[in-house]
Amino acid sequence: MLRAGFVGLPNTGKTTLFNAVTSQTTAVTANYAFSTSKPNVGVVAVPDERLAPLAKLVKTEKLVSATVEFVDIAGLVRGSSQGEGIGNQFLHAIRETDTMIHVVRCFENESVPHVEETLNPRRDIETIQIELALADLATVERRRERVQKTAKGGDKAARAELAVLDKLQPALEEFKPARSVALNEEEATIARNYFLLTMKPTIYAANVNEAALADPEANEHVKSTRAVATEEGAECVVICAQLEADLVDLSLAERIEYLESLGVKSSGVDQLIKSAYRVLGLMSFLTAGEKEARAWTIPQNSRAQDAAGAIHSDIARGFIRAEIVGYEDLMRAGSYATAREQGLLRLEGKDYIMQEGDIVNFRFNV
Ligand SMILES: Nc1nc2c(ncn2[C@@H]2O[C@H](COP(=O)(O)OP(=O)(O)O)[C@@H](O)[C@H]2O)c(=O)[nH]1
Ligand SMILES: [Mg+2]
Repeated sequence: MLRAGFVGLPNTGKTTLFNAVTSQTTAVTANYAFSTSKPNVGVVAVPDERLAPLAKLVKTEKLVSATVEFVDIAGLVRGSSQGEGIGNQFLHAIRETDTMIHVVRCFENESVPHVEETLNPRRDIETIQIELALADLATVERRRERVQKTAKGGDKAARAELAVLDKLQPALEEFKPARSVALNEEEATIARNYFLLTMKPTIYAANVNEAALADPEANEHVKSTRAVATEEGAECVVICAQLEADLVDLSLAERIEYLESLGVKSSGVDQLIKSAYRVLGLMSFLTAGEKEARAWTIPQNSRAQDAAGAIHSDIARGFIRAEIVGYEDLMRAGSYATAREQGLLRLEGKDYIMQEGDIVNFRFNV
């Protein structure tokens, strides 16, 4: 399951956002296992507007959304990597995520102190980036001490590793993220073993006041956050953590009305999830039957057999064929029977490349 962690300075809205997203019941009633939740880990349904119509068509009451895990990562302040604040407990939490959502304070609020007293997104982002880079630098230096000797002795693997460390270290010394270093495939494989924090793809979340939501691009703090994101080739999503928190107690209809009154189309959380999917190269496929209509998450360009494995390893192992119909085709046909009559159902083999919105019935034999 995709796991995204909120990072950022204190008082930027991470916990507000975390509480809001983990208690929002999304448009689709989802059935998901909360059992794995820890206090700072929450499971959230991925919004998918196709599930409800699909469930209706196949006459099932049960909808199961794909899920994402959000983690509220506390404790990053200036000096964290050297043990300031609550020390470097954050390291472990970030290592376990697939992507970081860097929450940047773009809201004025007299009653909520800013750690540096004034709002300055670019400086705030840099503060966090420096701590992450310093933590990675320590990792890289430790590794160098270990391989240097073996490399001198002519060991091939150690020399290859040293070459990678030679590329990473200068970047980190300039507080540049490891992900900005150009590495070939072989080098990237070596670098992955270090589990560097700054290797994680990052999405910036500009946290604004409600008033700024109608025209966020006019907000100077959003502008500077977006500028940093653009320089890095990263995505930037505008959210209002306070608004997300207010939405929790509303029904779906009330929520839509409230968002419209603020001139907003969709909640920031939905946009964050979609952004994480894009950044991590993920997509969804669907299954539908009497039992349930369900969305599954797979990497883009997955083969049909690997998609089967997302459901169960037995289905991948005993894969025979995938019976596939596109979502739009099935909806237009109105039923499976009609879709079949019209020749819209295709039989695909194990190497078929999955397409967004494929509705699949795997035939397998174990
Ligand atoms: N006005 C405003 N206040 C916010 C917003 N998000 C968070 N806050 C307030 O900022 C304070 C710190 O928020 P919190 O979520 O605890 O920040 P964290 O330290 O990053 O986890 C709380 O008092 C929140 O109510 C927002 O979007 N607008
Ligand atoms: Mg917090």
